[in-house]
Amino acid sequence: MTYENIIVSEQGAVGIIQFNRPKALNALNAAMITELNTALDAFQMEVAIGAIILTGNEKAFAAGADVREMKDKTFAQVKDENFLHDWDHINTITKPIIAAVSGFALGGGCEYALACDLIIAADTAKFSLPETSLGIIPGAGGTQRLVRAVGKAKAMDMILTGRMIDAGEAERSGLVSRVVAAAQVMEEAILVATKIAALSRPVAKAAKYAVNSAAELPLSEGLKLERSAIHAMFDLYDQKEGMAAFLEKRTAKFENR
Ligand code: DAK
Repeated sequence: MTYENIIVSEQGAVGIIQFNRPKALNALNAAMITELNTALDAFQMEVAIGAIILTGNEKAFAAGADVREMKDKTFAQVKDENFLHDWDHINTITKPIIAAVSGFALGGGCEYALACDLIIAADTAKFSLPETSLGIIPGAGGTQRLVRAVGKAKAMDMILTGRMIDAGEAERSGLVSRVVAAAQVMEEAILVATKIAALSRPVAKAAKYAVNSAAELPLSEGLKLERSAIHAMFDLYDQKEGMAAFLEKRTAKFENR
């Protein structure tokens, strides 16, 4: 498959998808999202891949949805087309996804980072949801995921004022997992992704599912889901192997079953 708006590569068991419209600061147009979804599906299906990194370039992870593409759309059009519905596709991927963010992660770019399972930010990263200044509100999960990540006070501040926060504030607020020097961001993301990819695949997927379910469920239901998930782990070869390896002081050889 050849791509025009993204660059796809693999490093060991890690699949890497890089947004690639540098002249438009990786503004996310329809063609790019179609390619992104194709690449995500390919990595989801590829047995050798255990984790995925989504990244941009030094200047921008992505500066949002492509404003040129949506500025003239009418209400009837966006309803009929279910405009940008395919932005949800990333939520169907069960393998862990890491966002490696340098530079601008704005609007839909910030929302894509939020849709990933964890964010590793360069010290140059800047996050904002400036949609209200364009006459819309965040539409790819921003109003829901940001408040869950950073709480109402900061989410309201960011969404109603469009204020851009830097990597340090994003880390203090719980939006990003780690901040590293810009030159190290991919190296760090690959290290983390490689570590995740070395886990038993069903275990990594169950952990991702259970943690993400915390945002959807009341605590009692979430605890029940966690309980059934951990009980199911005892049916895995990899649970036997992981515990045996620990007791025998050796590295586990997981078989993803
Ligand atoms: N769309 C289109 N083009 C963009 C763009 C964007 N979001 N961001 C940047 N560009 C283009 C600029 O137009 C410019 O193109 P030329 O004029 O050179 O042709 C080029 O990238 C370089 O940008 P600048 O000249 O502006 O560069 P600066 O360094 O001066 O400024 C900046 C960088 C990031 C501060 C600035 O470009 C900026 O403010 N960009 C716009 C940020 C923004 O407002 N983003 C939010 C877009 S709205 C939905 C799902 C999602 C969404 C909506 C619905 N549904 C599921 C229904 C999402 C909406 C959004 O993201």
